[in-house]
Amino acid sequence: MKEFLGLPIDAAAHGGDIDQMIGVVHWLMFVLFAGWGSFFIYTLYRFRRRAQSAANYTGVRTHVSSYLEAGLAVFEVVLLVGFAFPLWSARVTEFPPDDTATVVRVVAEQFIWNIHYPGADGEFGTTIASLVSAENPIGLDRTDPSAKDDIVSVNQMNLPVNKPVIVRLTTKDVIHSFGLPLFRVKQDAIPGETVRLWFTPTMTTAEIRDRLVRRYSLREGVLPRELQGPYSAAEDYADKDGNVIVGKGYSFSEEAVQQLTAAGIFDVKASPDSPTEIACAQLCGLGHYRMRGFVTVQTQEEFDQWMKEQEAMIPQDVPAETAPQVQ
Ligand SMILES: [Cu+2]
Repeated sequence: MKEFLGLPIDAAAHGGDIDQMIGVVHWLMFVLFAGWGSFFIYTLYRFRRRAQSAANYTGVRTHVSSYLEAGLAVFEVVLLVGFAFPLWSARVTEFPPDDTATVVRVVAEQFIWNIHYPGADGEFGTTIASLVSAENPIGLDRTDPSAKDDIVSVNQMNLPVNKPVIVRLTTKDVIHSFGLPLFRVKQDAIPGETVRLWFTPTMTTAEIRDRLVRRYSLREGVLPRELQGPYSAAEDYADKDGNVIVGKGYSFSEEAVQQLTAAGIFDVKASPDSPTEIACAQLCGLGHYRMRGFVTVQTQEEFDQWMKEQEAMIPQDVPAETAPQVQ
């Protein structure tokens, strides 16, 4: 069913449940479609003019259809109140504790995703609207002690694998929607509100890339259309003397294709560079199409390393005049 519906790789712990629900809904719709379709065709035949020339103004005399309808309504109420609401409420209210999770703030804006990490102290620094500038997109007040170690990145969210992620989502301007298709996450970002959501990534981006490796033919002597995008080689390609033409992780160029075919290599394996994206799923303005962020799921060690690199880049010695004026 999953392959049939063309669902992307499921890289989140709760993804299986979502996919199962999508499958069940499709089967149910198929049964309804087939059922009502056959009923429609049956009535066309049963009440065709030749079989029933005079219209019947009294219609059905039994109450069966009313009872059926009422029964169906009760059944649906039981489904909603008994199953759907409690399951959904558990999902959106029962969060893993903050200290067992990667907690991150996401501040959307036209047309960027600002990612805010609390740093080593685990506390988010204050943000103030008047401090917002090109260098300080979320208006973080660096004079606030809990802001000193905060990390802000633009369009790049790194996460450790197999650890719950709690996102506190908001937006600076209009409504956006935080969509992570491979992690089966989609949540609207509402101005003036912070919405919490959580998920657990179960695959690293590198593992996902490995799963997406496909073979591309260079027989035409030109760069295949897919490889003109952000795709890169899944292994090293070298000529007969061992000189690497395209290394693993590097992208292909027209020249490289010439060299590869000259070296007798007509098939290459490649995968997308960044299969895990943050896609804005709400039409939010003219630049909506380019409101794309990147998620990199890493091993805990890689993530810690990335954090260290980010910490080293925190702006030091905040000038006094950027401090907020207390009124
Ligand atoms: Cu948007």
